[in-house]
Amino acid sequence: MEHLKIASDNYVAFTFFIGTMAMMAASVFFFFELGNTSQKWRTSVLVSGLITFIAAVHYYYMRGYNLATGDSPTFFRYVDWILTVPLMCVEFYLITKKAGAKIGLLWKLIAASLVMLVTGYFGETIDRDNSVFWGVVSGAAYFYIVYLVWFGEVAQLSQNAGVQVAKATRVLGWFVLVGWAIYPLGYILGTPGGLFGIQLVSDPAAATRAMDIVYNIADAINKIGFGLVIYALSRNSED
Ligand SMILES: *C/C=C(C)/C=C/C=C(C)/C=C/C1=C(C)CCCC1(C)C
Repeated sequence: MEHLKIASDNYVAFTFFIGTMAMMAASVFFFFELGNTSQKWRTSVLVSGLITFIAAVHYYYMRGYNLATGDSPTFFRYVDWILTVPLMCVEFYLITKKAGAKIGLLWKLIAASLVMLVTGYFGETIDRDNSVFWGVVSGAAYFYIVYLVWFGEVAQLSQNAGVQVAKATRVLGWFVLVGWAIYPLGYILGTPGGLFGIQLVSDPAAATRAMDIVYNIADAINKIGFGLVIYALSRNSED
């Protein structure tokens, strides 16, 4: 079998490699810490581990695919997101459940994230000519999630769930507002519509590479960071 080497200037393959390692390490950490996590927070920390574990498996695949073909693994990128972003919605539901969160809130968050991701996928693949249109629809669903977390039900419930949950929800809110905003930046770099017609990277191959690097960085920040906030909450909360 041929051994595929990552060239020292191949930042796409390199960030896929580092992403795989980071997601694996984070998963081992969350799973092993389950043993010293109180009953009340065990499911939340387990979900943190599931998010990074699902990403680790996808990154392992995407790393090999990208190295072997030089192409962007768009389909498996979105399979990963379709599984992990709803699990992040589950985290919001779990930590506000004690304050009375209803299952309807979870469905609202999941529905919005599915609209956000499916429309993004259309813009990146089957209808690239209208990438700006799909990006705007996806962005609207994204802002709805931001609204729920910062001002809507999630924010309101977290106020009644104790100081620590309120604090953690605020930090997770920053992840959604700033960390998740990195993804549309990657989309703007990598799709033909650019930023409402303005092309930031003109060479299509370079644009795709830029997009993958931005997505890889965003995933590491958001999946591992998000999980660590939940982990910290499980340690800080007195009850
Ligand atoms: C672990 C994966 C995460 C947290 C993925 C999040 C993805 C997004 C927030 C993607 C958002 C997009 C837009 C807001 C507009 C352009 C299309 C997307 C799908 C890149």
